[in-house]
Amino acid sequence: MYILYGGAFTRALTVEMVLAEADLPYELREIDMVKGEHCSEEYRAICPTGMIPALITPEGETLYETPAICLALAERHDLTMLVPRADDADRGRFLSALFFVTGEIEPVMKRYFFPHRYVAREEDAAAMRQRSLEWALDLLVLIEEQIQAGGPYQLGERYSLVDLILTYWIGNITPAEVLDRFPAVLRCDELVRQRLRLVPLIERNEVMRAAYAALQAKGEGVV
Ligand SMILES: N[C@@H](CCC(=O)N[C@@H](CS)C(=O)NCC(=O)O)C(=O)O
Repeated sequence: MYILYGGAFTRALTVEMVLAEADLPYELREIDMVKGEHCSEEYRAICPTGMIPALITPEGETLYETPAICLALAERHDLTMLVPRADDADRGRFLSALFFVTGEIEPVMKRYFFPHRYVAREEDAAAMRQRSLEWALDLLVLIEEQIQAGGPYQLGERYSLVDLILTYWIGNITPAEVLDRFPAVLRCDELVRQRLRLVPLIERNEVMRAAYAALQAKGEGVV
């Protein structure tokens, strides 16, 4: 059985969504980032990056980096519904969309989550968060245009892993109203959220996100 090291409101949700779509059983082991458990020696011994998620395969291998875990699962279990095969006409477009969201949007979102890490003076953190939000929305324009040109998914009529990843990221953007100018992205997100196997995971994540937002409002959170 797979073992997933995950935690509230983390990218582990994306891996859980892939496992759910594939109906693969797994054990979830929660790592509490607010308590700093991801920095502990015990967790580092499991996942050398000290980041979440990490997936232990039934053979005992540790996988990390969310897109790598998702691709590895797709390849191991032939999940062509989520990841077009190498000889599939959609493969190139899929890879471009995957690298765009993980290589361009993700680093900006990291600045949005942890702005204090990217500024020399604490008082600049709020401006960094605001700038990162604007930057992320600028990047989202490209996805909006692509879906508008042929949707409802990023690969046209074909649902895929990149839609799951997009749903994870845009769910982190607040206030949600800033996404109103992205109707095609929101429609794609809604279709993902309606997928029966994903509903419980997405609902659970929203509860956790709300709890984390309340913590942040008190000036607490991941350092
Ligand atoms: N590129 C990594 C990033 C992983 C990552 O940053 N995970 C967050 C949780 S969603 C984390 O562990 N953050 C802890 C930290 O940055 O201190 C991936 O895609 O898995």
